[in-house]
Parts: sequence; structure tokens; C-alpha cells
Amino acid sequence: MTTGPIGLFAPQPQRPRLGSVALASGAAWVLAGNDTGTMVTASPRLYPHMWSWDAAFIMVGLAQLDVDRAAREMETLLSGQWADGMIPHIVFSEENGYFPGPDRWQTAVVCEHAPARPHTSGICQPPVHAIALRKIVDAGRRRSGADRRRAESLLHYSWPRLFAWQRWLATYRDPLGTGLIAVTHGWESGMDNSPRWDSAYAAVQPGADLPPYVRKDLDKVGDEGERPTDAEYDRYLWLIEEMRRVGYRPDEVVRTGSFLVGDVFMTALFALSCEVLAELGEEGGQPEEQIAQLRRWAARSRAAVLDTRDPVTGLARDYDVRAGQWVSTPSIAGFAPLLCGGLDPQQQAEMLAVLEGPDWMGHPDLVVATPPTVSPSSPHFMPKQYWRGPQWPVISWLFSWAMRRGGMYDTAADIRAETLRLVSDGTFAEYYHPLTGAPLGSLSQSWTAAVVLDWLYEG
Ligand code: 2M8
Repeated sequence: MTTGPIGLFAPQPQRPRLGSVALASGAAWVLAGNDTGTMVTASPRLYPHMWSWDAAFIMVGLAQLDVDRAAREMETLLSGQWADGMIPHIVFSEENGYFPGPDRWQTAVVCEHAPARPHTSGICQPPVHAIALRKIVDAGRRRSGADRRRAESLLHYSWPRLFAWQRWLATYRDPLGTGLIAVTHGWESGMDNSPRWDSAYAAVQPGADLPPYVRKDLDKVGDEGERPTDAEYDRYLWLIEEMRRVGYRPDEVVRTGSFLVGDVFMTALFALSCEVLAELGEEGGQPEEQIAQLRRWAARSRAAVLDTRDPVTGLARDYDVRAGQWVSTPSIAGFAPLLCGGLDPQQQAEMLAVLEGPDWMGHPDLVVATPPTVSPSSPHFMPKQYWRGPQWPVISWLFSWAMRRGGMYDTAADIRAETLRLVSDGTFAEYYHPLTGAPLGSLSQSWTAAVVLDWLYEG
């Protein structure tokens, strides 16, 4: 792998803000620096592999630069898809600078569905891949000849595979039969240490026989306080150990695992992706019954998202299946209905008003008015801690994209403009301190660069 441009984009206190051209060049440079040839790793040092939902956002950025390169990214991701349809949360590169790596997961050793090569992890992440396919197909169709053909053949190749992925979620991850898609590990949500998961993790008791391990993440960020604690990691690793012991069989993991939470954000993305994939299927002449099935799944999961709303706050909630209770801890996931739609105009206006109001985007202490992952008004707010408060450009992009699709143009445009202001320091950080704008976590994070590129190219 080529070395990422860490030095070039290292944060500097007096660093001038970059204009659009320099920012776009910097973003393209980050993606090129993290490109191994077959995959753009999530970041140069902290995450030297392909993460499932990172890859989808990376494709969104690559599509603006090079349709063929974006298509290859999708093919690499799908080369790691399991025989039962699951897209694993990590497709490993040849690097060994990340823990837990293939030796710890042992997926192909204990599970017949896992590919022997490439090595993969044994859990999943949010299904945003249909959005990436949409963007690649649209970029290809806007151009001529080779790009158009490449995009159409990618659509033909990917559609059945993405259908199988959505089917896997609908089949194995709907334990209540309501359409609320459940996660079996906080990592599956992508929001690893969000306070959304605190109560469910508190009930996870790492066994005395948890095999020992050494973390590799802590020396790769500026401050250990930006990463989860060791106690959290013990639980993360214990859940993997439980899964490994049942051979990653999806029904057994759901039946026996210590952690099972209906994830309202994942569910909204599932519903959204079912709709997007159905539209692509219509354009690409895919089987009508499968297209209709996607629409049924979308409708059911959309309804499930709306049903989670807290009668007091109106925000959507997760549901802890093991504990049999709602998780009411407010977080950005509470706005999941804005991703998948389904609210009536009055309800949508009310939810937008909360999002734009003084507890969220309009909080007076925020440096830019984009959604923080946890409100600064919340007792759980920790401004440097990963998914407990920082602003994530990729999450802003996701909301902005879905809002545009849902006709919420003004809020979508505001989020875009404010996030571009945040990232104009050129560090392309994983996440940002919401009260100071300081770049946090990994720098030169690929999905940050990718969504910036999309915004700059498409407006
Ligand atoms: C973070 O998660 C990984 C585990 O999957 C980690 O902390 O080691 C999360 O932010 C996740 O959403 C993201 O996909 C991944 C790679 O960027 O990093």
C-alpha cells in the first residue's frame, strides 16, 4: 500500500481554510493514497482494510473520479460476500496492523459460508451499498461509451448480490418479525460506542476464558480518549468469541448471543436501500417478484422505524431484545425516520424542527451547524469520544442525501454547506470536535474524503 498523505494534511492551528478546488484535490489525493489497487482502505494507519459501509461511501466518491475504479471497489467488496448473502463488515487486505484480524475471527475455519479468500470478519454493517450502486450507475450514465457500459454491467453483476444481502438481513435479523432489523454487536451498527448501546453492553459479561489480546488502535490516534475503553473492548471481543464458538451460524448467533438490539438506524437504512435497489432493479430489468419483495421489506421496516418513536420526545428508539425494553438514550439515530421517510408532512416538519433546534444542529456551542452524534445538552455527551458527540461528515452526507431524496432540500443544503466549512481544514478527519472543530480520530479517512468529493462535484 502506498503511504497516505498524513504529513501533508496534518492539522495545523493556523491552517488556512481550503477553497473548493484545493479541497477536491486533497480529497482525491487521500483516496489515491489509501488505494492498494483493489481496495481503498478505510484509513492509512488505524483501519488498513476494507470496511463494508466505508466502502460504499468510498464508492460514492470514486464514482465522481473514475467509474471503473468505483466499480472495482464494489467487486472487491462482493468478493468477500458470504455464501448465505451476508456482506461482512471487514474484507481484510494483506496488512496486519489492525486488531482483531483474520486470526482472531477465524471465519473460514469455523463457518462454511465464509470465503477462504479474501479473509473476512464475521459480522455485518449497515446496508448502504444500494446507494453506492445508484451513484456509480448514475455517474456512468452521465458519461459516454466505456463508462456507461461498465456501470450497466456492474448493475447486472451487483444487483442479485445486493438483493441476497438485503434478503439475509430480512431473514436472519428480524427476530421480532416486525421489520426492526437487529444487531448482534455494537460494531454492526457502525456507531461502535454510542451511548445507545451502553445498557445492552452492561449486560454482556466477558467470560473468564476470553482469549488474551493486545489492542492496536490506541497508538494510532492522537489521544487515547478518542477511542473506546479497555472495558468496552473486552465486551466487543467477548461477543466475537461467542459467535466464533457457534460457527457464526446466523440463527444461532441471534438465538444465543449476549447482545441483540433492534437498531432503528440500521432499519431505516435497510428500508431506504430496499427502495433504491428496487428502483435500480426496474431500470435494469431484474425479476419483478424480487423487486416487489424489496418494496414489501421496505414498507415493513419503514413502519417498524415509525413505531419506535418515543411518545414524549418523538425520536425513534432502539429496542433491546434481550432485556425486552426500549432504549431511550437520545442520539443521532433518533432521526432515523428522516432517512427512510414515512412521516406525514406535519410529523416530518416537527422532527426537522427538533433536528435544527437548540439541542441538535442549532445548539449555540457548535462550531458548525451539522448534526452531532449526541446532543451537547445530553448527559452522555463527550465531545472527543468517537460516537458519543463528535460530528461525522459521513453521517452528515447520509442525512443530506436522504433528505434531498425525500424533498427536504433546505436542510440538506444547510448540512452540506456547514460540513464543507468544517472539513475545509483539509485534514479529512474521521470525526470532528463539535465545540472546537478540531480534527479527531484518524486523519485522511477515506469516507470523509469521498463524501466531500461527491458534494463538491454534484453540489
Ligand atoms: C469504526 O469501527 C471499527 C470496528 O468496526 C473500529 O473502531 O475498529 C467505526 O467508526 C465504524 O463505523 C467504521 O466503519 C470503522 C472504519 O472506519 O471504524
